Amino acid sequence: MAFKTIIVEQEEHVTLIQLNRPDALNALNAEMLEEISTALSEAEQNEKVRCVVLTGSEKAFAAGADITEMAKKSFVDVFSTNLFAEFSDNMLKFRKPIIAAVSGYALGGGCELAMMCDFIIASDTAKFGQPEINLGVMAGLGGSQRLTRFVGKSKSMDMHLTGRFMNAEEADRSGLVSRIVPAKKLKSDAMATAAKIAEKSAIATMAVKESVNRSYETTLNEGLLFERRLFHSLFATHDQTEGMDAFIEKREPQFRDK
Ligand code: CO8
Repeated sequence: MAFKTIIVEQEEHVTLIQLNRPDALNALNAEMLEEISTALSEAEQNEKVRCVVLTGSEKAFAAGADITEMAKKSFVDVFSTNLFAEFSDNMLKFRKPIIAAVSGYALGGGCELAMMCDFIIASDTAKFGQPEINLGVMAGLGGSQRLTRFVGKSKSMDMHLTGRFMNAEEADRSGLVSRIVPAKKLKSDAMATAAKIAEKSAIATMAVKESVNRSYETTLNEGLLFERRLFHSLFATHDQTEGMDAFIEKREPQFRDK
């Protein structure tokens, strides 16, 4: 499908979704959110796809929700349409691994979008922030909940209440991102990481995603039980037999479960 606000490329088993509204620093408007949802739905249905990378430009991953589009909306508009809820659901129901590759600004909805991915690789120029307070509003796509879980209450309050930005080094130190790479290498590093994930058993990577995400939603005991049952269930797969046989036979595994 042809998109207007994103560029979608396929490299072997990895789909690259690049946000592409350079004139607005990739501000997330309704059209872009719809197109990301469509691209994810296509990636979900395409058996060849095993991992997705979501990225922006060198200057901006995304500078937030599109303020010009939001400015004229009333409470009735945003409440009755349940603004951003459908997009949030679409992101959450995506079951394959998705990496955010963030360079430049990831602000407001942009920071929230990155946090909805499974992990974040940041370039050394990345700047994260929840500056909605400067617009007389607050985070609306999970920022106050997810950022707090990533970096703790004190830093999250600081970011949300002052609207200040966090650079890549602070984001790494605080656990918001998994690693920092030079800006010029961001895309290639994220794609190589995704390709490495794509080599693994697809069913095992999906199980990992479900299990790690469950840790946010449940008690430790319930989470441990959930993990154990998923672990047990993987013994019903071809890939478990293949993975362990390959190790013993000192060869590369040929995973094939979808
Ligand atoms: N919305 C619309 N346009 C934007 C946005 C945005 N969020 N951010 C930047 N732009 C536009 C600018 O208006 C400008 O357009 P033009 O050239 O036509 O004047 C162009 O992008 C370039 O921006 P700047 O000239 O401002 O570039 P600078 O390098 O001087 O500054 C900044 C970069 C610091 C990123 C600055 O643009 C800025 O502060 N942007 C707004 C950041 C912000 O407040 N983000 C939060 C938005 S609210 C939000 O995200 C609510 C989340 C709720 C859920 C979201 C679900 C998707």
